[in-house]
Amino acid sequence: MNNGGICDILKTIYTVAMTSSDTEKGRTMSETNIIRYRYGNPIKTDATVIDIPVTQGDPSGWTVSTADRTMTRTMSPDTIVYGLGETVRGINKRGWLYTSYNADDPHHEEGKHSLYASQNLLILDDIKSCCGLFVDDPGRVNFDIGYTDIDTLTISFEDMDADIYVMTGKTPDEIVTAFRRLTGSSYIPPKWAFGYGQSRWGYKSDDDIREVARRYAELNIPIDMIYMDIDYMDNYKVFTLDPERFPDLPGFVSEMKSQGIHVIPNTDPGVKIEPGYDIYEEGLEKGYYCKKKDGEELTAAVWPGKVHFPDFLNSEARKWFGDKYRIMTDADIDGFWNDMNEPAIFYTEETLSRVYAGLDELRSTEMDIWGFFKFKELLDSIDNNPEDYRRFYHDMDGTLVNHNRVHNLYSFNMTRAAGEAFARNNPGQEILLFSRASYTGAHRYGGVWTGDNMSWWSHLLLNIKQMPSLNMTGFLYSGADTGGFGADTTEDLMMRWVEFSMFTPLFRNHSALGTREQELYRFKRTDDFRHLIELRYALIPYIYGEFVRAARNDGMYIRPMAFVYRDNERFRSIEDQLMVGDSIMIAPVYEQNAVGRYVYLAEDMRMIRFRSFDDYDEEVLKAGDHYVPVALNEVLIFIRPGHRLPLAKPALRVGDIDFEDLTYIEG
Ligand code: MIG
Repeated sequence: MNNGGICDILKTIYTVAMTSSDTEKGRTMSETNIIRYRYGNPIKTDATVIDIPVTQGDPSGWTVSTADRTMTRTMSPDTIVYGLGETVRGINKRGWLYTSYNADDPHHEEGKHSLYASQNLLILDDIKSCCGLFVDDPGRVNFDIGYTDIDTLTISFEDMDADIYVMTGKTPDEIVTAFRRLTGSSYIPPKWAFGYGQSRWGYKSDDDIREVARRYAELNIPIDMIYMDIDYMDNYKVFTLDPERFPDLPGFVSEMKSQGIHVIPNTDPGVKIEPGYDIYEEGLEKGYYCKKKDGEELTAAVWPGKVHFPDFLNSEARKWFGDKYRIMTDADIDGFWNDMNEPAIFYTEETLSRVYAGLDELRSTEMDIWGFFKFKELLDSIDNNPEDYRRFYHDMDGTLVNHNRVHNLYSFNMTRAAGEAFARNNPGQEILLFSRASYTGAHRYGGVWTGDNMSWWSHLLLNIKQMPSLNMTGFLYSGADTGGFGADTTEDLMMRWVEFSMFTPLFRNHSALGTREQELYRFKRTDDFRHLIELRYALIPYIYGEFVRAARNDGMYIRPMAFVYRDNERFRSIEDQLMVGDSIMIAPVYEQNAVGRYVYLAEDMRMIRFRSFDDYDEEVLKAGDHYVPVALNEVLIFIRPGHRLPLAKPALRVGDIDFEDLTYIEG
């Protein structure tokens, strides 16, 4: 055991005064301690919103070696390590090596170390006390959480230029709130963004989108959003539209709005190099693109072909790109998803030359087994190559910085470009915004989706485990591609996934080009799907209310059970039951052909087995273990004693839900 807790406050403490707005819950958060340490010469990331003076020395309990660029501490066997936001594996991050380096990698497998997002927050929960650690370093950072040595936590840096913030508190909730006070409150999207959304990479024209709306209407399935993926653009040029496939954007947007549907376009950062394309020329003339050492613009290839990357880390370039969203908002578009902003690189000429040279060399000799592996390795090294990320620079308002050092800031500043522009150009208007890649700070401007998952049962479980971690790091408006993006989904997977996603703030069905079509009307049991989506809409007053409360109180909307039942041993290792808001627990089914599941309760709870908003049975279950049958079309909600669940009458659009006309199920 650690004597007396993980982070004894031995040093001079900077106390951030806090008053709890959450008096209703009686959370005793009167003050939180945040201490800042500094190593090297950190980049100003703008991840934080309050300025805390630097404390000399090293964080208590940690051994810091600037020569090795590491910080290390031991973990007692019962310490849980939470955090890191959207990444692989469980809610408890112990037992693996995680790397913060945003990556466009559609293989979200257990053996990976990074996904699209980097949130360098750890929460060490030692029951009696908790300690949070935020590593503000936007370059590559490794978190070895009991991987090399099962009892040791080691953070290692590529360049040890980092601000380290240590937060102490009695509970993980207190650390989460302190972290949010440090980094700013979470983005709140418009209410309609809590509706259901349909997307697919492959909708090519306004008619394709009309057809989706029509088929949902035909089945009376509620829907508020239909997404436009990259095919709407003219040759993938950002902020353009294909004139034949989308001849009249404002007309189309208003036609869809008259049906109560928002169309949400995809936005990519790379600007196509094409003389005559005004955005390209403007950016070039003003010098707003990322440059190589020799001062020439970096050229990379992504969907549009050869592009330059806007330098979002430069405030003028950020403003310039942000203002371009007006092209869309002037057409009354009020929602965006920012994609490819790790930034993803398919190839550069430099990398291609290296690969060709390697291939030529191989061609000149007779292929043997080792040559064959070399050959494959060369081909695999083309996209998202680390050398390409070292090739270019940012002009951070006068300071030239190599991209690799600030890699994880790129998407943050693309999201910020949009968010700041909306505040400037569309004051008072609520605009939906979410991104694929992220870093701490972006949560103030938008949400995230978890990228290119697969239509796999294991990815439904991964989604369940990612949600509380994302919430800890402030990304409250988040969700996964429901039904799975890559690979072919099945009707039962879609149904089980809908039964989980109906609780996530971002609820979007999205899939990849070439995979099985998975709009809900493609399946057989459309009545069941309608009932489930109606149940989501009936729950929106609860979901939206709890979300906004979490955002305003710098708390969480989806929490691990152990955050709530602090003195319960069992919940310290249960990761497939979650608290949604303060009043309900969910226990999703995530295994194919399962007809039920085990559920553990720490107190007596009322279990509602919903088939639809007005067709359910209920039963009070005693504290303890239960096997609960859950048919394919059923959803379980457990209400905490003393709490109640409001239900609205569902409507086809969020805007038509009567938030006043509620019925309540008592816990
Ligand atoms: O290289 O726009 O994650 O949601 O459908 C793929 C096409 C680019 C990746 C996104 C995905 C989107 C796809 N995009």
